[in-house]
Amino acid sequence: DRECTAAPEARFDCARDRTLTRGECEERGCCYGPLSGSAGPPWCFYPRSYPGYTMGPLSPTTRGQTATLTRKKPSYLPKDISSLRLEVIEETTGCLHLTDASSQRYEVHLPGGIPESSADNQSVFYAAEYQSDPFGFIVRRRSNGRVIMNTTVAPLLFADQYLQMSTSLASSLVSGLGEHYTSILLDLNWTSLTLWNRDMAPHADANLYGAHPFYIVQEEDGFAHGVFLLNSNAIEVMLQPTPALTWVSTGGILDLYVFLGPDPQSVIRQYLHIIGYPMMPPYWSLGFHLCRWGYTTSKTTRRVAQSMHDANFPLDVQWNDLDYANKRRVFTFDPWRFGDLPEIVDEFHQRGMKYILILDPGISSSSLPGTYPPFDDGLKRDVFIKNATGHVLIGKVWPGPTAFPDFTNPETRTWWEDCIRDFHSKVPVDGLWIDMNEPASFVQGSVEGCPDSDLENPPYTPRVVGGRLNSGTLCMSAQQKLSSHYNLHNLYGLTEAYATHSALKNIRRKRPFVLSRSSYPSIGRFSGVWTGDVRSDWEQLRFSIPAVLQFGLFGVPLVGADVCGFGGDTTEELCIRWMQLGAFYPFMRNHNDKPNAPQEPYVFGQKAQAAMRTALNLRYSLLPFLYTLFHHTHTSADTVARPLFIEFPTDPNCQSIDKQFLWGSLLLISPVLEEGAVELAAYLPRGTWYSLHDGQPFYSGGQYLLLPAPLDIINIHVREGHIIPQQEPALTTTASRRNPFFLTVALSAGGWARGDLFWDDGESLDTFETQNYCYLIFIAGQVRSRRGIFVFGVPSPPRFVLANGEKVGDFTYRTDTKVSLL
Ligand code: MIG
Repeated sequence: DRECTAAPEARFDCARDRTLTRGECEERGCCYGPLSGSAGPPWCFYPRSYPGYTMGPLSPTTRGQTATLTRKKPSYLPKDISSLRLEVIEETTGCLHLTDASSQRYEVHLPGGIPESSADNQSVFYAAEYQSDPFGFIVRRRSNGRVIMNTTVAPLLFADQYLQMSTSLASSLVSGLGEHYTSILLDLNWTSLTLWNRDMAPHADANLYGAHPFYIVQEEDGFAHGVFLLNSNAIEVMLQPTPALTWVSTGGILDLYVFLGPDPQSVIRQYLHIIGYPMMPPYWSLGFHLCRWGYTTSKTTRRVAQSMHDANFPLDVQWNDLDYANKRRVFTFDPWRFGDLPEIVDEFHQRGMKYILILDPGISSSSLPGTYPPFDDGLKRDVFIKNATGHVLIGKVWPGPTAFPDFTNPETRTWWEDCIRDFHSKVPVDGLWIDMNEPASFVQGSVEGCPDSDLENPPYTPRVVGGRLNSGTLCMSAQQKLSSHYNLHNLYGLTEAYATHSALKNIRRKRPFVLSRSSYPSIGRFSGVWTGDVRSDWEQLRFSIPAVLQFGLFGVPLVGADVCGFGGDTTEELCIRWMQLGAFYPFMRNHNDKPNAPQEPYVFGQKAQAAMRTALNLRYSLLPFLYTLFHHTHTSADTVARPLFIEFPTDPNCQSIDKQFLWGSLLLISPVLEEGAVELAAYLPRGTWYSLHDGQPFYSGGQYLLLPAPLDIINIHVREGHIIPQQEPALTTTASRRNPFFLTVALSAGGWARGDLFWDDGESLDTFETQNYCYLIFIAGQVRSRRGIFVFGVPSPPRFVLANGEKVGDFTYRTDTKVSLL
């Protein structure tokens, strides 16, 4: 009948919770239409009209409007909720809050409170309309009437453990919804994406370490909008080609934020206004980091750093993995293999280097009582997650049986700080690497398994690796201070990052550095993130770019993949290309797994070493610029590693580019991502771009250019009209920060350029907030530096050059590249 005529690609699944026979489907009042093949459109789908909630009258509140939604007949889901309270907040961001009208449900509380920053007033951008029966809403962009969301396309479902809302999408250009192994644009061909934090080496179709229920849509004509579902339960998002999207969450409430941009960068800023702007990282953390699992003694660790130094490779931070710990127990160090760890760290410090080690959350529970204070004190202070019967839940991680700190408990955070303070008094680490914080466990749920309950076996389990929510982690019925682990699982890494950040801040009184594997919105305020256990192969090299760019969209600008790959043996060529690309990850760390061939830069042949040295020196020379970009992300929520579509939203060629990216708005990075390649097709948006290496200009009409890409260089282009603050590289940032500055000036066709530099001591807390910094703006033609200025794009030999009104006697000009050196 005409109720069931939806085209296959426009069907919305009426049987997402389980597979239904025709009879069962029709019993639900849905349409049944078998198709060939098992993937793709659903067979059981909602008819054109399907009973749902009815909306009562809207009444004004202080912040917006409210209404009650009721349904007479319960849905097909267990524990259906018949009466909902809708609250709409319209002042700044469009926010729609839908919860049970009669009883309190779990809601996400982001840690630390979000500091007030001035929001764009978005109410001018959108208009909302409501359909009252069945309830649905439509959000339109006011300026052009475009539909941004339309939830009337399928029924709203709201049961205790199953919340579902569908919407049409304004275009097929959707990014976000991490953490997954994907291109920057998501595949809308019946893709299901699960957001459930999991210790899982990146591969397609898997839920990975972090959960970011946020997407951004490019609207084809340069406009963009974003949507954030503030919900920490297991979420599955179904994308279909109409285009449309369905959110399913296993709990919590529907707390939905809409960001109207109208440009992509404003969407990100509006999102970060809700979840918090990123922290300012210490300057040294932008240097090169070296790590591996398998630096088995302090001697080895010292030798590695020494070899780096001897071979003239910049290295700011030496790391140790679990090897340092005594029986793999955190807050201890192996007395035999790492007995002189405190001295080694002092040595590093004397050389102007830093030191970081790994800290897993699992606390060994099987040491003799009285021999391992972190566990004994933790028990006393009641800081661990409990199982359903109220006993400390024991899982299994590297040290064997372990208890898991509950970081939602303030007492746990104090205990954690005490543990870190005590350890730091012996081993003065400069930052902490928090791994395994999904949290990961080697047994399902706990060593005793999990009780049979609705939390362990919800009516619907999103598609997760392992098939169950407690696969590779704790029992869902485990109890934390704020709620069940079922509700809080996706927040574990975030709450640990928050606790670790504040502990380091209190202990060191300097800007904290934390690197986390698991993530959730707002983690960028406290921590950087790395993309986990990537394999040493070309495909993973290539996908590291969208991975890094997506974290930028999620408000985590300090991000990188393990350079040269973590799993498997790298090759020399791959490692060269990875070092070149990695030199442009905002966070650059070479890290390797235990059994693999070594991949420290100095282990390779001389030619490879030279290429890697060039890449590292290039990065170091650009650190003042990179640091300034971090200042802008910290204060204005700009992106650091930026997808081209954010900078060039009206250029359709940029919509899907994720083999190249930008630093800020002006440095275009075009790495080689293929084995054996000696040239590269790079897209240059319209305008003049100068090769950073030799100043050679390219006048692009918005086109792909074939560029030479020999093994010893990475193609970097500077956008016309910009000035880059730089500094001579050195083996550490401690040394490079004392080197002369210089500027690279890329003139626009009109002969102008501008740039800026944020500069402070690189490590004090809140330098911007306390006005303890310098901020310089450069305008081409009015600058002078001690060392030299490269001016790209000078059309003909200058007759004379003025600096601050005085003639500069000493300048050169090259007619081939049109570069002038002052
Ligand atoms: O189960 O600490 O992603 O970077 O080297 C493996 C050992 C535990 C996983 C991390 C990886 C780290 C490794 N860890």
